[in-house]
Amino acid sequence: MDDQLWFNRVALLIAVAVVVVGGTVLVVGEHTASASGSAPSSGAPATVDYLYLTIAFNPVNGMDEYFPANFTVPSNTLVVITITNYDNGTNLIAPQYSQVAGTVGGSATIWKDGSSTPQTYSSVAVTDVAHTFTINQGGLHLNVPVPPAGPTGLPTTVRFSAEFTTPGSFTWMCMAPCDPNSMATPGYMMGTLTVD
Ligand SMILES: [Cu+2]
Repeated sequence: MDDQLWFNRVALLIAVAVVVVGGTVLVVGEHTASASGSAPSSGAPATVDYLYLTIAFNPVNGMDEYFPANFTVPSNTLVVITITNYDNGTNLIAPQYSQVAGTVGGSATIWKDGSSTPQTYSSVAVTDVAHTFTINQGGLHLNVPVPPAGPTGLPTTVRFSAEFTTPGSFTWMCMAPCDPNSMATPGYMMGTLTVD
């Protein structure tokens, strides 16, 4: 491990520590805000909830991990999900997982490698994926490919909106072959989305 890599690893551990410490703040907000302050012209005011996830490495064992991996969102509410990815590795995926599916508009927004310029995407190259956020269960079909962080570790952030109409527990998984242990261990590259 050269100096640059070592620096990146230390920076990453700090980032993870911040996320873990701040987790209670970042985990699904209980707040339900009126969208942009103005009520729609008809029907009830739209409500929006926010979920923030981070992909990084477990500070103890180094395994690829989503922080948090288990979370709850409200039903029948627009949920804006933001995933910040610090993993700059790529993992070749099957073509169907390179497509964004099940999100509002069938697309997601990406800020690549720490960029401040957002771009909209509906698919990526199968070679440009670090992890995915995928649910194929109980009538839910959600798939968002998450491209890698930049070569020096600047994170790549993706954001998408989804609405969950059926209360229950759903297993999400990463479908990129990132780390066999992580992929087989609940709490790392799989977890539970609870809709209440
Ligand atoms: Cu993964």
